Amino acid sequence: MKASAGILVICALFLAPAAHAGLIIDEFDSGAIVDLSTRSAGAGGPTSDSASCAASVLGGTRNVLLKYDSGTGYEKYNRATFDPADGFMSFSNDTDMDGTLTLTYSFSATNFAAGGDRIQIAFLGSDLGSTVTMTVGDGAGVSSLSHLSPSGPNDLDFYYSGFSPGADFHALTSLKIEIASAASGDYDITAIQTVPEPATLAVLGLGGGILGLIRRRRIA
Ligand SMILES: [Ca+2]
Ligand SMILES: [Ca+2]
Repeated sequence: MKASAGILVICALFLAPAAHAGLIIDEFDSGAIVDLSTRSAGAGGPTSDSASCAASVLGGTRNVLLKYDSGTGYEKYNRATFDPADGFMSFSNDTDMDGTLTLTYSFSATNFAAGGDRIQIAFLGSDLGSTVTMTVGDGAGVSSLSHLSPSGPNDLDFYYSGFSPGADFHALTSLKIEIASAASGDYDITAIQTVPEPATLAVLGLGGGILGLIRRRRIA
């Protein structure tokens, strides 16, 4: 029993990094501090704010566009903050303000080989949830996929098989992520990355094999 538990712990240790060992698209751990905000037209402020800076993406640049979708009253804001010291992107909508944040990654020199079977957005927290649309280009056209991100911490998976009409994920030329959140919505994202599901399954299979071997030895 103790040996089995030990093997399970060992498997868990292997599994933990394997599940997130994909290609990092953005960890929000590098680049300049970017602080964007928009306010409703009623307050006479800007309707959009944008910035561009180096990101922890392979040879790439992060372009950020923040727009308010609807808002009433004065001095109502939405705000997005990228601070490498925190290692995550923070977003906040004031009451009555709907906001959409668009992250666009461009791949310089070579096309981006995504690998794995999905791109995952890691939400550290979210109070009201959001609608997330991912759009990829492969030179031949663009494909997109939308998901509702629930409230609370969650890893939102965009499986390549779900994109319509479909794309060559081994040779992407562009990647765009649009996050639309409801009035008063707040969320934090820690990372955008690919997930190598086949490697994770291989580790699981290895763990099962070791357990089976121990059981067989005991029976003998
Ligand atoms: Ca991070
Ligand atoms: Ca809120």
